[in-house]
Amino acid sequence: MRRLIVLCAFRYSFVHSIFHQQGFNKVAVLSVAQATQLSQQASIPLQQWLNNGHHADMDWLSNSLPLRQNPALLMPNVQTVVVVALNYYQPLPSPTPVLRVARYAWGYDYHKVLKRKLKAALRQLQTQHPGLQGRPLVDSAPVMEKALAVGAGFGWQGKHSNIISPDYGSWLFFGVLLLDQPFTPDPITVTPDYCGRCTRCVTACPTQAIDPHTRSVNSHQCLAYWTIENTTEPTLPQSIAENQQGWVFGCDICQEVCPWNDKKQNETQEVSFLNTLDVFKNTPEALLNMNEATFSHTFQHSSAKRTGLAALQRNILSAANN
Ligand code: B12
Ligand code: SF4
Ligand code: SF4
Repeated sequence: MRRLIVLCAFRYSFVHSIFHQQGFNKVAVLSVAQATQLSQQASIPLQQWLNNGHHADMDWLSNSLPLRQNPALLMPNVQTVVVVALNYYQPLPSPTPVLRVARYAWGYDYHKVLKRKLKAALRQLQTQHPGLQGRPLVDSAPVMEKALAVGAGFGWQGKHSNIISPDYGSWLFFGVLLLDQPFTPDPITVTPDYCGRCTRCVTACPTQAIDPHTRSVNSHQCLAYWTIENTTEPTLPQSIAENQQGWVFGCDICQEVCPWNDKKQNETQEVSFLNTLDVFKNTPEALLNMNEATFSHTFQHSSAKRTGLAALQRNILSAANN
């Protein structure tokens, strides 16, 4: 019995240590049963949000609901769901850039960065567990990343709907690695809700997108939706444009006003997130005059590439005119 406990404890810390070695700030190992339970609980408010049409034209969210409820459908014989978080905080550079771009997009595309790290962790696990198969996911498949992160004990869901950890604030990306072998799971942990009576994010949101009661965001009213996800409308709606406050890609207002992001933050140790990509250091004029070929080349490592040149130019023009 004693030997079994020692072995379990070793396995527990060994799996966690592999992910920490890749630079992840938080790691939790969940069984597929735990992950399914968390996903099914979260699918009830998600269904309500979809019924209200708060996903705007992001039909991929409604089309994938059955998969979101059941991580077991995403890979044959999945037994373990590893949830990870990576801090991306860095202070605003001085002088403040002309174009207002959300922090998450200052460096290399986080989807690629997290996936590369998850793949490296998988390769390391495979050296100890022959035959182990895994699937890394970073927004690339329908997974309830926020619900899993809450169940993993990483933090609580703030009124602005992002997950806040007491030590990193909300400047965290989440990713998931599905594994087809069982590993000793961590217990599901609940972080207390430290929002209290605060409503700073709700008041600061210039477009009243946040519903503090359901802790959700109506995408139709969110600058992040309009400037990142919506690529079809030739102009931004008037109610959005007149409240754009200079944001041309994403929006950090609700996170910047949050007291949990207000204190001295741990800066990211991930160099590829640092503001070295320079894509948004182009002047607005240069971006407005850029052609597709130059855009593809300049933005090849940026998460803004998916939004495309036309939508980015629309956002810049709209910000300049409002
Ligand atoms: C679609 C999407 C968006 C949409 C919709 C955002 C939204 N809040 O729903 C848009 C384009 C607007 C968006 C914007 C942003 N996004 Co986004 N987005 C996603 C995505 C792909 C799905 C989110 C989702 O399912 N939304 C549907 C709603 C209903 O789900 P939810 O907010 O989780 O809702 C839950 C709560 O409502 C909860 N609930 C219901 N009632 C109650 C009551 C209480 C008391 C509680 C506690 C909870 C609760 O249950 C619901 C189901 O889980 C996730 C990645 C993923 N796969 O999860 C990234 C993700 C949420 N986005 C992320 C980021 C970084 C952003 C931006 C900050 C980017 C930016 N700076 O511009 C903004 C933030 C805007 C905001 N305030 O939310 C990160 C958030 C990290 C974090 N710390 O939480 C994620 C997790 C991506 C990642 N892999 O790291 N995003
Ligand atoms: S990202 Fe901006 S527009 Fe969207 S909810 Fe937060 S403050 Fe409001
Ligand atoms: S600003 Fe206040 S209400 Fe909003 S998420 Fe942060 S602590 Fe919670």
